[in-house]
Amino acid sequence: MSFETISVVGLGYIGLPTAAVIASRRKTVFGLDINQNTVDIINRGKIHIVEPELDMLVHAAVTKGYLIASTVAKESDAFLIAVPTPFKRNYEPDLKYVESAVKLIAPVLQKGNLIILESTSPVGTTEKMASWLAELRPDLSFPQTHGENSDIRLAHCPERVLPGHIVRELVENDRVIGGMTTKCSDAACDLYNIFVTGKCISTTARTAEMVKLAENSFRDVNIAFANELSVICDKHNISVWELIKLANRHPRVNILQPGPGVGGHCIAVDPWFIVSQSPDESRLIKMARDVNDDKPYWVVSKVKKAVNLFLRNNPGCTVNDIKIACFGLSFKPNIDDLRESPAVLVAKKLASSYKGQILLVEPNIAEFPAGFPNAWEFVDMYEAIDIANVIVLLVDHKEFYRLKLDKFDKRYLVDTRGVWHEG
Ligand code: SAJ
Repeated sequence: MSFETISVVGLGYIGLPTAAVIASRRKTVFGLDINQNTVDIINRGKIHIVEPELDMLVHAAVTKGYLIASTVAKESDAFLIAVPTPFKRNYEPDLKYVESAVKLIAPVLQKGNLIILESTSPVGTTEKMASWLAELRPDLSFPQTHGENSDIRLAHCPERVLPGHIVRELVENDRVIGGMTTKCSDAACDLYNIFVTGKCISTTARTAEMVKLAENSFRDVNIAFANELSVICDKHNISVWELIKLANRHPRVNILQPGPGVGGHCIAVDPWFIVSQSPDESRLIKMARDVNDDKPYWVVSKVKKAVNLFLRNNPGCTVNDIKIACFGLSFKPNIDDLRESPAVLVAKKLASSYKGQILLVEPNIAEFPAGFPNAWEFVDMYEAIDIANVIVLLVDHKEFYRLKLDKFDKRYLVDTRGVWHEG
């Protein structure tokens, strides 16, 4: 199949880079988003998110006329849906954005169109999407009723790119293509072959949905193992960093790194899709979520112990004078993304427990986004070391490795990432 016009629904961290990469291959791309402000920014050739190389790519695509953002759907050869799939309060998947995307494109669908769901989704979502579409467009036929002869082709092709490396990984990573029929998979492979240099591997829609959930759950379970080890090692006064380094010398052992918890909008979310669909069978996956979600609270308790020790050793200082420095707030190193960050949770808990100063160091951000306490402001990292009584390192940003903590009393340091550990 050939594709000249492609609509990308949802211009966020996945949709916008995907739209821009396809546009860079000289295809006309309609970028659709419900947010008028996002659409206006993109149509000026600018971007509303931080991701290396994306600004240049979007600017070029827009100025050459290949990428046009809009809130209104237009007829296209293919539609690619990349909207958020968060969970609800009870950890059940929330498919309202997928449903809105379906409603947006349904009126402009034509015989021969391909629709791809890229959003991470619980098993069965592609089929659900197909049944919503069939209800909205009874004049068209869909794979669930017409198999290979359907007017519309549908596939799930999960995005798997790593924030910070999205533009490269979009092109280089292999793609799992889960068509509702073989013809659906073949059409989707043709679309991805426009810009992907990795392999496009076909499977069923349900398998593709589960592959993505399995990948992120695998990482979550392995991080939980590292986090649990860190708590056990702390109890035995063993350096978990040295322990992991030594254990990983075994040819078949590869333990990940502990931290203050798991953040971001993928690894901490996607395992819940498995748990909510198979609660009795997913004991390990659920336990890993709990272990990782508990870790920020354990870090707070470690900081409190350090504060108490400081106060015992410095009788002139009261708890209301205590100054705690938090090094790093983003959800992982060398990015500016604060969403679902365990570091932010730790900082907030400390700020609510101590009236003294909480010194926040975050080299990747100049100003706090909306929603943070008004009083919060950033402090230079050298100043923080000079002033702080207790330091908690929460993110292993590259800048922190260069810092020397020679003069700081290590008894009052909680290093959740092992940046300043010895040996
Ligand atoms: N983390 C640790 N220890 C580690 C590795 C990570 O504590 O050894 C923490 C990070 O600090 C962070 C969280 O885990 O808080 C998640 O970070 P990450 O780098 O593991 O993953 P994400 O969320 O940025 O991206 C993941 C990726 N999935 C996998 O690596 C299996 C990416 O490929 C997916 O496309 C992305 O989720 C997604 O969109 O689903």
